[in-house]
Amino acid sequence: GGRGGGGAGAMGWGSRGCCPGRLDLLCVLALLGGCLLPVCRTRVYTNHWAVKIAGGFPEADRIASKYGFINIGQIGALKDYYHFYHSRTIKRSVLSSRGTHSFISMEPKVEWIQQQVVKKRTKRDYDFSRAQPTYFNDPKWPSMWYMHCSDNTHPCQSDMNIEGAWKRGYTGKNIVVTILDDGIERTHPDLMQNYDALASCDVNGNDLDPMPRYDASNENKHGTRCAGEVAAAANNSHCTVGIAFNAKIGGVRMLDGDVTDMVEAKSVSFNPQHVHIYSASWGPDDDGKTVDGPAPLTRQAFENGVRMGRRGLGSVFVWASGNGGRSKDHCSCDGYTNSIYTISISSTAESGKKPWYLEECSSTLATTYSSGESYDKKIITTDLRQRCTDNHTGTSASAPMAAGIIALALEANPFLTWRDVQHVIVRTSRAGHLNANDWKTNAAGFKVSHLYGFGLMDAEAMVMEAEKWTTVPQQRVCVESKRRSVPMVRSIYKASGCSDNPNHHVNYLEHVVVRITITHPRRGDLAIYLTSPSGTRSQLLANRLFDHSMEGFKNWEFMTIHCWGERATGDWILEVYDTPSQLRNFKTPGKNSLFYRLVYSAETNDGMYFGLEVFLHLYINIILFLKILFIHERYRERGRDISRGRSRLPTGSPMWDSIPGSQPDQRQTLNHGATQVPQHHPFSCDPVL
Ligand SMILES: [Ca+2]
Ligand SMILES: [Ca+2]
Ligand SMILES: [Ca+2]
Ligand SMILES: [Ca+2]
Repeated sequence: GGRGGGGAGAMGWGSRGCCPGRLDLLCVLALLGGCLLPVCRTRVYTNHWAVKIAGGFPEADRIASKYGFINIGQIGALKDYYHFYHSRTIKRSVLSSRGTHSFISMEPKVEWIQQQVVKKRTKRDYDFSRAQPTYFNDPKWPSMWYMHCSDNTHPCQSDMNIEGAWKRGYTGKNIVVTILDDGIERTHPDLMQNYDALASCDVNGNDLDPMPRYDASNENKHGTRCAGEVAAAANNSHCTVGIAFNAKIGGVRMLDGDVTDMVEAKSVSFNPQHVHIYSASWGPDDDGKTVDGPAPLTRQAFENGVRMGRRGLGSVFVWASGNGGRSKDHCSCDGYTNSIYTISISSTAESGKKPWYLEECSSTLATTYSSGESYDKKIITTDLRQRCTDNHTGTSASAPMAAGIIALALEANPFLTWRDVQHVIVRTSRAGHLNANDWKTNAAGFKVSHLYGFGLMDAEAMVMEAEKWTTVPQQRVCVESKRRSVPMVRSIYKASGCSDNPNHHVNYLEHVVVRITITHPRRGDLAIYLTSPSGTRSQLLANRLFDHSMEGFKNWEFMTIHCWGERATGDWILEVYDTPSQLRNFKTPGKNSLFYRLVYSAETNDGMYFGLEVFLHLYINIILFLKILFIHERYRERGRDISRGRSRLPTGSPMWDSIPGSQPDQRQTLNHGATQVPQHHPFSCDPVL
């Protein structure tokens, strides 16, 4: 694992506090609260340094990176004085920082250096109104509206707070992201610095080099554009700045050829002990009539990824929710974005308005900025042929942005499991000014929408939450069985959350999956809703104008995240509406006879699922055949207390101190049962299945 080194090296010189024993905690609490108790009234060192270096920016940058600092830029108008940041040093310490980075003072070019101390009582929150805007010399930096929209040049109503995360020291260092797409131009001047061959391969060409195929129309520009959003080099006088500009970036070339189950499986399982985050901005046709998802190999690859990837912490899959808005597509019909294993990302325009391409559905987790109307600003990033573009659009642009933000959070806490990452996103994303008429607050207090999930991602809030996060308990799956008869397409299921079975008992929900089989003469006429015991109503399926299919749904898994954090126990209401459109080729049915039956199912999956199956025969002129399977997952009970600040941990908490490399065994305890980490040749596209 190449990821371990940096973290392990950081261990030695964190703060150990000023006072022995119990006073230690007191001090930490006092520091966190921003007030200093008399007993602790000593100097408080920050992880910021002022450094005087002759020789200009490049020299300052060189020295910064040599000693593990980030050069944030010149200090105001003071020539040769730079603001250096050291992310591996605790933010507030009563001891001045020691470690290899402190040897910077012996560097000949360093004329003067001073670790900054706290001079007055301040809140730990960063005051953005007074914060200096970040300076980068990249020519596109000034127009990157979605990165620094809190400053005067680009005022905006909701900020993804990316600079806020940077200022806390997180720039994606040691985090590996790969783009599953049509290749990556690894020779691009803004990508070559962070390019990672171990995170790259070419499934289409069956070689190791993911360079895109060039043609006159620049058809294969997509992957290169996505890559720059994540990890374009900062302050290199070229093009743009990536959200995680110190992360490693690779690409898996897999879209420029026949995409098969095997191609997809190879891609999502490529080098999972090295790659932390996979970003995919593709899926089945967004034509509003397709229902398609991962086939067996890819499904297996996803499951293996979350169980064994990242040494058992789980690969993080970020997925674009789809661009089928104009075709009235519904992302629940896309089995990739609909999967519980993928983090589905939607888009919002700068204005907060719904972009024309947006697809609604209940599995979307969160949102980042992207293009909107033609007059709205678009996304600026690296482009094919070593160029720059300010014309990247759609949810294609949003998923890599989310991948970049998640990279910052993983740097803040590399111990986050794949589910922790989702929890942190749920907790920190905000409705902000995002415009939707379906915002609702679920029973756990989270605002959620079918357009935007839990809202706009907030990088600074994510790194702060990640820093103090305690891993969620093992996932539990509960499926319940009931037998009753209900006279209409509105049916109620009583769920206990498997309270009588300790191995499956679900207290709080994460994802809820409903597996449905329907035979129907026109699939696009169906709409499906699920209401939780707490009263949160998710739309699992909306009518689709262009979906004339007579194939119905066969064991299709609809998923909602809208009940996140709610109790599982109680009455679940499932509603299936059939609204015959004029496109349907038969007469409106008359009075119907109805037969409805709920049957216990012995269907199992790894012995974990007990089945609730509902067979609904609805004889009108149509036959509706339904099979439903609820899957709940357990929610971390302690989480909410922590978020209220009752047990906040300082950055130098034991969790932070036990970062990768130091205690490899502990990692194994975090996963759910995987003890074997597969040996995988780093230079192979072959899947680990
Ligand atoms: Ca190649
Ligand atoms: Ca750049
Ligand atoms: Ca779609
Ligand atoms: Ca998903």
